[in-house]
This record gives sequence, structure tokens and C-alpha cells, in this order.
Amino acid sequence: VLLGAQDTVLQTPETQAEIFEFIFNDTLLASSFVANIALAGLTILAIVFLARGVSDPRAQLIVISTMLISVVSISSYTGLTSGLTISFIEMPAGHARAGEEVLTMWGRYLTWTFSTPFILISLGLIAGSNLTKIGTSVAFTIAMCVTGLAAALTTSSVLMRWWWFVLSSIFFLVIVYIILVEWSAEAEAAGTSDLFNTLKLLTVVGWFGYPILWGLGVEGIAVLDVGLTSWGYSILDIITKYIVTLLIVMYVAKEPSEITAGSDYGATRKSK
Ligand code: RET
Repeated sequence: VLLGAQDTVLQTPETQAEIFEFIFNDTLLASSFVANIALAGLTILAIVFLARGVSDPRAQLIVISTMLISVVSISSYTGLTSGLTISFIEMPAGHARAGEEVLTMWGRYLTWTFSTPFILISLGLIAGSNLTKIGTSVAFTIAMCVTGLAAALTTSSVLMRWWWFVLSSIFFLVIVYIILVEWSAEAEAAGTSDLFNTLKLLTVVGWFGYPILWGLGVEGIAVLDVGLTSWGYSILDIITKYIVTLLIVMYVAKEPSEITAGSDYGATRKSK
């Protein structure tokens, strides 16, 4: 669990080919990426199968939104596996690994910017929320992820890294509020609270795991090594993306009246 000798590289990998080779010499790290490529692919196939008969446009919108979570995820993990979105970054004075070049999976923070909005769009639609609240949650998750990326990439000072972390956490709390307070009440009114309460639990508990891992991993106080941190994120992704997706799609595929909106939903012209 604690930092081991395998983390101390004699020569820091610099080119993408060297980073790629480094990843594949670390079975724990490589498997945390490849497992998610497989699971994202399987989730996309499962959605296509489970939702093949869905005809209501609002139900289709929810299904497509869940599919895009895995579309982003499979691309994100391909970026990590190839070494494209991983760099070795020198930590500033005051950091537990000060002066060392530490493997940073910055592609994760970058691609959450594109995946988390689709999770929130799906949840907001299930709760029967409106464009303002869904849009607000999307804007704040983008802000949270971009400032999280900034926290990971800032090398000038350890204090500035944690200040980015604090900013990102404040944005996160806005999202938590929308889910726990606003959408919970709306789901109650919409009659979808059975599903929503399960999704809410998985999402809120799961999402809190990310900043905890960031803080414990090499980006933060570095008590977890890179391979374990990566598996931590990969397991959280399995819960917050694929499990949440399958619960949503299995429910929506039955096209219950609480979810559907009829053929006029989102239409620009009135259908005949
Ligand atoms: C960071 C670090 C800065 C503080 C906070 C964070 C929160 C990250 C979260 C990520 C969720 C990601 C998901 C991805 C699925 O594709 C950026 C780790 C608060 C909540 C659900």
C-alpha cells in the first residue's frame, strides 16, 4: 500500500513510447486501464441491446445520454493506456514527493469534463428537472473537473495545488446540493424517486471517493501509490458510470409513463 521501490524510476520516461512501456511494465496500472476499456465497450453493447425497442423521444434522450458516458470513458481510457494523457511531473517543495517526477494521469481529470455532464443530464432528466438546474449542474461539473486538472498540473507551489483542490471541492458541493435537495424533491413529484434514490446514493457516495483518492494519492499526500490510486478511480468509475448506466437503462427501457413525454418532446415542428 505504501510507496514501494517500483515507483522510483531511474530514468524518467519522457517520450510517449517510454511512458507506454512504463505503463505496461506496471501490471496493476495497465490492468486498471484495460479493464475499463472492456467494461465501457460492454456497457455500450448492453445499452444497444436493452434499449433497442425504445421509441419515446424523451426515453431515447436519457438512453443516449447514458451511452455517451461510456463513449467518453472508452476514449478516456484509451488515452491513458496509450500514454497520450499521462505525464511525469515534478512536484514542488512541500509535497510528499518534492523534487521527484511523479506519474500524473491528467487525462482522467480532463475527460471527466466530458463524461460527468452526461451522468448529470441523465440524473436530471430522470428527476424530471428543468434546463436551468441541469445546465447549472453541468457547468459546475465542468468547473470542478477543470480546476481539478489545474490542481494536478500546478507545479509552482504546493499551496496553490491545494487551493485549486479547495475551489474544485466548492464546485462539487454545488452539484451535491442540486442532487440531494433539488432533484430529490423533483423526483418525488415526478414519481421516479424509487430509481432516483438508488442512483443518488451511488452517485453521491461514489463521487465523494474521487477527491478522497486525489488527496491520498500521489497528487495529494501520497500515501497511496499510482497503481492503487488508479484502481481506486477505476472502481469508482465502474460504480458511478457502468452500474448507474445499467440501472437507468433497464428502468427506462420499459418506457414507464413517469419517463416518457410523447412524440412532441423536443420537436421543432408539431407532428401531424
Ligand atoms: C477532484 C480533485 C479536486 C477536488 C474534487 C475532485 C472531484 C472529482 C469528482 C470526479 C468525478 C468523476 C466521475 C467520473 C466518471 O466519469 C477533481 C478529484 C472535488 C467528483 C464521476
